[in-house]
Parts: sequence; structure tokens; C-alpha cells
Amino acid sequence: MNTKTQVCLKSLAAFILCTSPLLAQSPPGFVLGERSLQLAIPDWDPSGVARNQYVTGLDARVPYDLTVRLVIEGTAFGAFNGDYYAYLRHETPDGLESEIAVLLNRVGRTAGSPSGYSDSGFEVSLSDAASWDIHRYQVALGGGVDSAVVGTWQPDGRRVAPAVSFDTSPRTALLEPLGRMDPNGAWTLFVADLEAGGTGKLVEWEVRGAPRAIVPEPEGWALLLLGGALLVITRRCQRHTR
Ligand SMILES: [Ca+2]
Repeated sequence: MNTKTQVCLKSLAAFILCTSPLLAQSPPGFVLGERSLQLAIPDWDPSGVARNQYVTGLDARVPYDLTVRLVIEGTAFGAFNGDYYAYLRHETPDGLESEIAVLLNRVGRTAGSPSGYSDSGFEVSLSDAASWDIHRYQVALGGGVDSAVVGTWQPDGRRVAPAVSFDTSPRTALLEPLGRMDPNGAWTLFVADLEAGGTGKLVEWEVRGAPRAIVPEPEGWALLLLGGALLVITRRCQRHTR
């Protein structure tokens, strides 16, 4: 290894050491929810079940991309997926701001099929970034499923009364607005079974927030400048080592 190569390697090592504190400044994400629940969802009962968790200590300025994990298992003769209405609600600590994301709103319901899908249960993740609307999952899958529907789907998002929720209803209640709020405060999952026959239980719910990629603030521009400096050092090294 010649002297110039050694100088280049030392420069690169010094650069990495100097910038590593800046690169480590990404804020952490958060996870909340409950696992291993065996909570019966009362059949044909709009009062449903609600689970609450209260969050403190997170940076109020950071926007998050949210993913919701939802597991509903059939009981007795199995669940009927088209029976369910579920939402996630978030309220800030001062109680002045709240938003709802509609997770399920009678999946499969259309004007010609008002009962919705008859599959039994959900083992799904819900994310605005997914490819398909969970309300129409059988269209994506080419038919029904043998047991619970799995995979990652867009939330239903239809903020309309469940009695008039159809595939054509507007989807105005996705997860993105909740991710823009101060993440501290109350998070509530609500699930109800709105038709007789077909029963299930809530087994798991989880809300996962990943810091959203944003336009660089001044600190971000500093990183870009450092990236440029790294490029210059690398090119000089390449020239010297040829
Ligand atoms: Ca039912």
C-alpha cells in the first residue's frame, strides 16, 4: 500500500468518524398495542370492544408512517368478515385534536353483495402504502380464502355508516392524518360485529410508527454537504490509487 493510498484511507476513516453522530440522529419509532388477547367480539352488537393505550415521551414534531396489525380469529362456527367494523382513533394529550382511521367497514360489501365477504378472520397489516384496499381483498386474491385473510392491505378508509358502506364509498379516513399528529396521547382500537351469525375474537392489535422521510431541515442540508465532501474524497482517492 503506497503513502497516497494510506492518506486516502485515513481521510475516509476520519470522515466517517466525524459524521457518524449526525447519521445516528434519526428519531426512534414507536410500537403500541396488545398481543395474546382472547377478547370475544359480541355478535350483532354495535357497542363492540374498545382497547386503549396512552403514550407519553415521544417527540411531538416527528411525523410517522403508521402500520396497524390486526388479528381477529373466528370462534364457534367461524367469523364472517363482512360483519366487522373497526377503527383506530388517536387523541392528543390536550384533547384538542383527534382523528379516526377506518380499518374495516364491512369488507366485501357492494350494492350487489350487501353481506360482504364470508371468510373467517383477519391476520393482516394495514398500511396506506400497500397496493390493495382491504375492502376488496377477494378481487386482489381472485376469490375467497380457506381461513383468515393474511398480508398487508390499505385500510378500508370508508368513513360512512356501516349500513351504507360499499366498495364505491369515498375513502377519506386512512392512516396518514393520524401519523401527522403529536403521537403522544390516547390510542384506541374499536371493533364491532354488526350482523347476526358468525363470531370472532380480538387476538392482537398493534400500531407501529416509523419516522417519515421528510424534506431535509438545516441539519439535513449539512448532511448533504458532508455527502458531497465524501464524494470528493472518494474521487481523489480513486485518482491517486490508479
Ligand atoms: Ca356476526
